[in-house]
Amino acid sequence: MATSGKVIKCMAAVAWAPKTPLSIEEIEVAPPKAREVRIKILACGICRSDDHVVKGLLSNQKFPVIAGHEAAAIVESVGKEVTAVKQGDKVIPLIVPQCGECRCCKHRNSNFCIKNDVVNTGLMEDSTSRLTCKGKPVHTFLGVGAFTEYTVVNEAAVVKIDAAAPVERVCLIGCGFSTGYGSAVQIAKVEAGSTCVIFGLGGIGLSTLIGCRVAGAARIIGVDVNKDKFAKAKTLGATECVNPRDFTKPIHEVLCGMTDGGADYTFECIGTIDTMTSALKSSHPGLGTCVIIGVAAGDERISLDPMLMITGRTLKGSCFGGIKSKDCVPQLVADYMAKKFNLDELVTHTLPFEKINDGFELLRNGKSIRSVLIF
Ligand code: CND
Ligand code: ZN
Ligand code: ZN
Repeated sequence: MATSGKVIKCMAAVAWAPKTPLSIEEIEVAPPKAREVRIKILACGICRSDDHVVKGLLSNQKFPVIAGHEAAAIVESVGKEVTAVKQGDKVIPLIVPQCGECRCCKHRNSNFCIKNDVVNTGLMEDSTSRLTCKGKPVHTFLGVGAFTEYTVVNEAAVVKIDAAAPVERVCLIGCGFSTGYGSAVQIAKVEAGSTCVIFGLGGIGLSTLIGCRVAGAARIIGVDVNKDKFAKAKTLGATECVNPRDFTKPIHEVLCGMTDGGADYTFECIGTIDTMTSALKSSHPGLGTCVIIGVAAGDERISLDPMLMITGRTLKGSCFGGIKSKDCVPQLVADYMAKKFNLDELVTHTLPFEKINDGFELLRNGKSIRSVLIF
């Protein structure tokens, strides 16, 4: 492409400081260095984690920053030594990379590649940024930073997908869908006939629900304080939905009462420590598994009675649904293309990139599941 090897000037949504609206600015995107890939973003969903970034809830996150991590893109150019993708490939950037060489990559049950940027340096491996705005380096989120027309990612953090895949749907496989679905089928390994409880019926919770349903759960109870989320949850397979605000007693007592002492699997898809504790308490002693998916504010800590664990509950955490990203993302795209699951129900709004702040308002007001930005 004509831009290869040159600095690209393009538009990006920059967060200059916490709790300020995103500012659409012209940025400069440097060419990729060795083992890096410059991509042109085509579509990007807005996930609650992006809202955590712009609100400054993640303690390590540095500003200015470009959030956005649920994207589909096309390769604009590649740096030296890149073999995994080439110019023109349709790709999904990976919030958890797969370098193939670290202990986690080599471990059959781990997806937490050591090259991840989950603790937010916001920089490339050489501790610099490829993105600048008004002369200042700009950080990225999760090694992606997709609220921009172009960005640069590590080769380990990008994978080729089917060129025919619709970007305005499969971008969700870059975070929300894979995170939720994988949490059910890969982390919890939900068994057929089981009872599942899902706290939070946003993009992550509904994707978890799809995973529980595919795994053959007999009962799936959705929990949300926003009853407007219940109709869609039921469409996707929830057998019951409950609103904690309809009860005076704690929600875990309500759920244990509904499930003969507790569920087989519970999933926290909200991100508050109270709901994390409730999710653990809602799992059955001796056999229940609770999976924490929601991201809490950086300074919050869970305090637990260890007896909850001694009495035989299992507490797990999920980053990107526990799936090995390079191995599984192209397969999930292929499964979507083969209609093994549907992503349409998760996308409630499609907006031009410039309307990004409207997309965040829809999320904050509980009006959207996923808004997908089109570039
Ligand atoms: P979204 O905001 O769309 O959904 C959260 C849902 O929870 C909403 O429907 C709320 O109404 C509901 N809710 C809020 N408070 C309560 C409460 N006290 N009790 C019951 N329901 C409540 O968010 P999302 O689905 O995009 O993301 C959910 C969380 O998952 C969020 O914390 C995000 O940061 C995190 C996440 C984790 C990972 C991972 O890899 N672990 C990846 N992406 C996002
Ligand atoms: Zn996300
Ligand atoms: Zn690795």
